[in-house]
Amino acid sequence: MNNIPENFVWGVSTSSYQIEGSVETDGRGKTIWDTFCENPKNIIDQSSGAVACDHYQRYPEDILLIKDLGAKAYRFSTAWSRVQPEGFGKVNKAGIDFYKRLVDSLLENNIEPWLCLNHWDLPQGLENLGGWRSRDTAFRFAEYAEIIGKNLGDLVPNFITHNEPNVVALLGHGWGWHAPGMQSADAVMAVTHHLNLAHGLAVSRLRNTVPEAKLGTVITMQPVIDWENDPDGSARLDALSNRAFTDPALLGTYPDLISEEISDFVQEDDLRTIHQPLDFFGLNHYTTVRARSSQDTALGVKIIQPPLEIPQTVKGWEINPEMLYQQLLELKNRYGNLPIYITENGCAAPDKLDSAGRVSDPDRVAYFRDYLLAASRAIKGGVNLKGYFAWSLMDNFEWADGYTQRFGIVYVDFPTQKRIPKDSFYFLKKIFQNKT
Ligand code: IFM
Repeated sequence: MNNIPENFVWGVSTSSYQIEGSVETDGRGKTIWDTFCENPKNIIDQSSGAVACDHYQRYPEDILLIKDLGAKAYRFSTAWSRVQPEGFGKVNKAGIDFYKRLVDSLLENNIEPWLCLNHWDLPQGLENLGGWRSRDTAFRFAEYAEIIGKNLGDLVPNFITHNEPNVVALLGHGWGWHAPGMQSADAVMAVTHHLNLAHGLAVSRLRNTVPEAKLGTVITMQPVIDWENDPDGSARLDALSNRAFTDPALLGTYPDLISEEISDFVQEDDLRTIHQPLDFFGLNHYTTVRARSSQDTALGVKIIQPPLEIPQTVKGWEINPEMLYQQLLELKNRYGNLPIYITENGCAAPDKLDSAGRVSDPDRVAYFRDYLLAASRAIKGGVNLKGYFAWSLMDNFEWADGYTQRFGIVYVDFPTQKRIPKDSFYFLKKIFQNKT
């Protein structure tokens, strides 16, 4: 791989609800995803994260896999409801102790922890009080950030506030595919602003609590292609999904297209609170999307599937590495040359364990190769790209798709919980260990 600088951070990513399981262990409180999975209509295979990869019990084995891969870094999320079962008030020592054990074990294996505070599993206790639709939740999030900072800040060098808050807003509150399953444009605006506010408040708390730590946020950005000559639909989706979180965090403004709609929720000085200096920006990137204006949805716009002749993954996501290159250059040009880490990139594939006990995943290997080549071209083009985290370490609970979509570089045989590295694991291992 050309152009990759010496100290480039190679890593893998996961998230709490998708892998941990043990949802009733050691005082963990219920989350909106536990509740959402109780309705059989919400998850394609009627499953849940109740067991998932049983990582809560098996984390030592999983850390050895990360070590064997040669990854320097591991991005994981803490489950807020393990730390504060209700999302406010009482702190649960057993939950914090779990993350201490995890982080200690990473450090013993020379793997740098990247801790994300919010990967979607909001405590149900807070949802009962209005969830992210309530401004108060932003202040509760800052308290939680401080608790994590105080307890883990001496061990963790990198903190991320949110993972993909745009997905929480749009899929959770606009289209209703994710927890808490709402379909309301008003809710999307409230949630967008309160997640942004929570980010800003948490950054300033963490700056005081862990002054040495590097702080950032993670947004998923999928460029919108105007495929149907519907520039209004494309611009709206772009504003809601790609700009409504990056612009406030990195420029201190909302995109013009939504500034009036969101203004009901924005109080004086909020944008100043949100626009905090950051040490890095985390980009999650998988695909490119096509929008269609539609009055059937609360948001007035929906995402449409790419036509069949377009290369796409089994999940129906277009494969278009050129758009990663374009996205990285656009970030550089629009937001200044802030250090960028690709905090997620990867694909679902129809993986099968063969009779020899091997999992061959040539589509995923090709995907990683082509996206990494695009990233390396962007570095050559002057983008300040400092690292790359593959999604995901292992197959896991893929939200509304349950266990029907596998994104891991390690195959998980869920009935036995056996982990089997796929060919893509060995492909990345060579790159991570600088052997290609
Ligand atoms: O599994 C998810 C992850 O939780 C957030 N980013 C996209 C991944 C694949 O859908």
